[in-house]
Amino acid sequence: MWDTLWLNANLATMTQSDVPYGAVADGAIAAKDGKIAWIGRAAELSGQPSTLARHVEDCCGAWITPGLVDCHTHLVFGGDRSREFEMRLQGKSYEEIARAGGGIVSTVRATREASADELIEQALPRLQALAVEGVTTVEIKSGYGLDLETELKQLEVAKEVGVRESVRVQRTFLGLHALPPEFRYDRAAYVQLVADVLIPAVAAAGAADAVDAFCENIGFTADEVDYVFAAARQNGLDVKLHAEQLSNLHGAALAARHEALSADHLEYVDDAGIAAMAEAGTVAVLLPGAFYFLREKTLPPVDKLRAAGVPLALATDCNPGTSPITSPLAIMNMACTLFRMTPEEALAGFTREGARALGLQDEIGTLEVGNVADLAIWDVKSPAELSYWLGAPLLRERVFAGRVV
Ligand code: DI6
Ligand code: FE
Repeated sequence: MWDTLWLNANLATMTQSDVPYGAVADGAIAAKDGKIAWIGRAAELSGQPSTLARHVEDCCGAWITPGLVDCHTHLVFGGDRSREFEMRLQGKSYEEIARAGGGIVSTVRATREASADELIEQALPRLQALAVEGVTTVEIKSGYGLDLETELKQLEVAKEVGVRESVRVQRTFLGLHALPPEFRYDRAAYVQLVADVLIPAVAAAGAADAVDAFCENIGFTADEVDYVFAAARQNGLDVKLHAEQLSNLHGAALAARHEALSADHLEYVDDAGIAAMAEAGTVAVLLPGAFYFLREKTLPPVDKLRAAGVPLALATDCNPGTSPITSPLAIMNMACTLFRMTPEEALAGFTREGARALGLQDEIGTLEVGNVADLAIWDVKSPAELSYWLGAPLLRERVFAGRVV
């Protein structure tokens, strides 16, 4: 006997098939012990619904998609940067503000000062905003502590908010995010600290699944990232990279060389970077929120990435500096309007490919028997509506591991 059976639904399974969205009309889906136990056309059910499951729910023709996966966020941080937003509107650039001691470093100050409880209080509404748009899995990066104590505090808070909100959290250690003020005159010492002390400590504490870095002129060089990625690998952690957002330091190729899960942003990636990613199976995580907020003019080469067969994921990049946004549906709209992706690609970016970007493609991101029963049930007549409306409350129900939440 199944735990729950959802009936009278249209299913966007998002499995790779010739049918758009992997769609199944007049479908049904059943969950048992948190997993998908059955999926298919309702007509193929083996008996009366009430004899098959303890709870039966009529979806009245709603669409069911996999729960959304937001595979790149910086959701846990202290304070906000609305003042810098005003400065940018007055003509200052992101780089100028960063070089003048603002930017990431100002959030580091606020995050160090905040207690874990304060960080939880600030992060929870942001996570709730993601959840009311169907998110069941989120990746959360550290990187606003830049010392062991604060990085671990951030990662602990990331775990706690996931438990409170019934969202699966994957955690990423982002030590190479910015140079902390106390190391301003000694870059090499900080890079050494990250590789030799922070990564082993984070790994030993089981506080992160992966290591990320900001490979950029205002961040860290490819050589510095290379060194830190080697340490990540030695400590059994996956790697991923902020690459080619503002300039081309050949980070995508570097990430591919380390068999990174993903390379993210990619506005300035070149053909060699794309080829390397395709070869390594590294996912491209596109972040139209940061593109939009920074009023970036250079588009990521979506056509070339697609032609090379690089999987395209999408994420909010929720952070206080360049992407203060908590709406995956708005990001899907931006991916279509700004990057000319299709609504189907946008939904795949927040489901199947988002899961792949976290290495979780065998557990979540598609509706298949055996996968975790993470579902988003939507009041829409076609899945393209998810990318079409901006600001509409489309979610009818969110299911986390078989449980309606
Ligand atoms: N790239 C980004 O878009 C964010 N971090 C990063 O490495 C920006 C983070 C911030 O400005 O606080
Ligand atoms: Fe980011």
